[in-house]
Amino acid sequence: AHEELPSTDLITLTRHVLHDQLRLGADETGDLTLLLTAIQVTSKFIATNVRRARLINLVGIAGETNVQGEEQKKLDVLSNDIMVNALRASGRTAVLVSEELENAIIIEERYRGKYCVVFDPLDGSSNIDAGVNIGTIFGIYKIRPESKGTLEDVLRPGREMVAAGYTMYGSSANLVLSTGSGVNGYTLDAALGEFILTHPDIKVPARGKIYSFNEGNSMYFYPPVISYLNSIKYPKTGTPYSARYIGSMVADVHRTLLYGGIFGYPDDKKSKSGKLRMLYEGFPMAFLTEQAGGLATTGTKRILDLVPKHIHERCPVFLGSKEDVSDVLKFYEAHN
Ligand code: AHM
Ligand code: MG
Repeated sequence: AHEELPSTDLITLTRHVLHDQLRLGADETGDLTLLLTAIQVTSKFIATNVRRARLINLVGIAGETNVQGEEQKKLDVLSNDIMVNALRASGRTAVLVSEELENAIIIEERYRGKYCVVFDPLDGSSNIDAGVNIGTIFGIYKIRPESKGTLEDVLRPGREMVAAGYTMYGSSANLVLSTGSGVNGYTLDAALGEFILTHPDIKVPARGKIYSFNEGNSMYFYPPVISYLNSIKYPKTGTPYSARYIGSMVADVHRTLLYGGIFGYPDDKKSKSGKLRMLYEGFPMAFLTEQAGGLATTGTKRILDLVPKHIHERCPVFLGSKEDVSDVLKFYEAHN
């Protein structure tokens, strides 16, 4: 057996996005590509720190001090800071919304650009200390014509996003991105420090065999959800679905996009609007799912048509394979 030669034609994320933008005649200024470069850098930084977290004391509670007497930052605080700094310094943003910050950041004039980035810098925090997959989720809006960048530029339906994606920090770092013409997945080549196209044109299978819900909430679930779950666990014909639930949205959605099936975090008797945040969790994941040919709904409404009233609003989420999500919708209709 001879050794495989290295590829001499690497498709990096930047190359791929540039090519896409040229093909579509979009982003003549290259601003979106530059913004995505800044996001890539933050993902590489976070990936490195996630990997070293245990060794450099990043695990645990923010507010502790290390031997030098410096304040230790928790991984999610650190990830937030790196993103805010890099996005501001890119000169391409006008408004930033982070799960970690109560208020939106309006970028000062000297750094102001025309994009708004909404993000959860490190989602799945309950998994951090156990070394389980976690991720960064982001969505990008362009400010409205004539706007200098206000809250109104992000309190808009998810369908108006120009791009959305996530980076999953797992056995490798995977960045999955859509700029509105399909979904592509890139894997970080740590030696090169580049995200390389490894999953071109991701399409979610029309039907899957996996469901992903926190069934520990079953006693609070509403009847349509209970009936739906029963229908896949006790099917009249065929075999029941398999359960997979990591409790990291990025990892659960990533698997759903690749293998098909359904991910759900419904509203229930305890959590009146569900748990997940509309702007920087629901919208980006719904955007990617639809771009991959799947569906994303609250049970009664298309997620991307919702309009957030405030930046940290929550919404119910069911997303994944078209046929599986359609089944959920049927149960909601039947219970009305
Ligand atoms: P977080 O932003 O506090 O990390 O919470 C979001 C996470 C998602 O990644 C995941 O889908 C969900 O919470 C899991 O919630 P639960 O532990 O209630 O199942
Ligand atoms: Mg979160």
